[in-house]
Amino acid sequence: MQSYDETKEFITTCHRELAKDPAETGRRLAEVQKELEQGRSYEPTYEELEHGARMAWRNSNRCIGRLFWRALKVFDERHLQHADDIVSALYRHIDYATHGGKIRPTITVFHPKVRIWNHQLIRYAGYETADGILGDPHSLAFTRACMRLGWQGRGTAFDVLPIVFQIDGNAPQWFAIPDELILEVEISHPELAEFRELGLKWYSVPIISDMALDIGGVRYAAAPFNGWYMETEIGARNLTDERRYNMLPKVAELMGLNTNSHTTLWKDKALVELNVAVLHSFKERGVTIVDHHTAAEQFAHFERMEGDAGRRVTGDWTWLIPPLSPATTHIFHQEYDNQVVKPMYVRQDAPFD
Ligand code: HEM
Ligand code: NRG
Repeated sequence: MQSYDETKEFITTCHRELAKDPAETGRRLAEVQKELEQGRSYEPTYEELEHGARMAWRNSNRCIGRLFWRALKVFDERHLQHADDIVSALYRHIDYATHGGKIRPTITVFHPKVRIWNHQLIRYAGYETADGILGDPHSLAFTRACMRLGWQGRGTAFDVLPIVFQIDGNAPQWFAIPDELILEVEISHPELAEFRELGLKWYSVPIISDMALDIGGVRYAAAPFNGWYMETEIGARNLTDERRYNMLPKVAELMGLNTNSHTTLWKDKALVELNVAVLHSFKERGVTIVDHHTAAEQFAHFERMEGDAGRRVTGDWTWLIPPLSPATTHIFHQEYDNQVVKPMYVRQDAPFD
């Protein structure tokens, strides 16, 4: 049986934050306790789910974007049983969240027995070829899983993977995402015209789909959520890591930098211009993105607001500092308590190998 204590604590806090009449909360607790005693599991109301998903964002220790936690849009799709309805809800999530570039933080919650295999709903494939890896090395295992299921990519460095999910442990099914739902941004630089020739692009909306939403003791394994990108995620990691797209040598070459010695700081120079290009390209295309300095200021605002509300801000310093010029942000110079607070988003083991 699910622990009543955990459920009770969530409902109590949630209702208090929503300024509910204590008599109503008392009735709700009695009702839920009875359900648990009868061996059924706690089923949040829409209001509890909505506020719980927002609290879980607020409690995301690794997230610098938490200032906007109250603005999360919550789609409740827990009643869906059939694959085609689930696919439609996923397409609707992508479309609603993308919003022509004016990105809206969104989560869609499915029945606890639904499990999405993708790390993010939109992600590029990675292939092992005779001449090395093509595409995103981060996607190698999932791409293999998709191909075993019968999916085939076009074989470019930026093939969007299909959506794969399973219901109640049954065989997984895959669905290609219609092109018109996917907004991508080609990367160009405001001064360096040669940048375009690298042929780089990235998708607009990061929709994490492999974390579970843990709320009052229930665990929703499929609850894809998104905000918008901070430029360093793309410019300082996805396109830069040696184990990802590894673009610094090519950027340095087009900038004419001397790459023979570390002391020229060619990597740092190339890194900054790649991040400038990402910000410039998203802005020019009208797609929401935040730079790491603004994001850090917004996070400072979040810390003050939480203090005012009488809550302690927990955080994972190693993830909160941006990977570009971390010491220029206040986060670098502070300590954070990485204590786990629920409701929360939790990582889960991949369902494929
Ligand atoms: C992590 C920014 C919205 C939950 C992160 C990271 C960044 C970030 C930069 C670190 C990612 C990394 O290093 O790979 C933002 C921005 C948002 C936003 C700019 C804009 C609104 C959200 C939303 C949620 C959320 C809407 C949930 C409802 C999380 C979680 C992590 C995270 C759970 C940790 C992921 C993991 O463990 O892999 N966020 N975020 N964020 N964010 Fe946010
Ligand atoms: N670094 C990953 C995305 C992780 C989550 N980041 C966000 N989340 N911005 C990447 O694809 O680069 N969000 O919900 O907005």
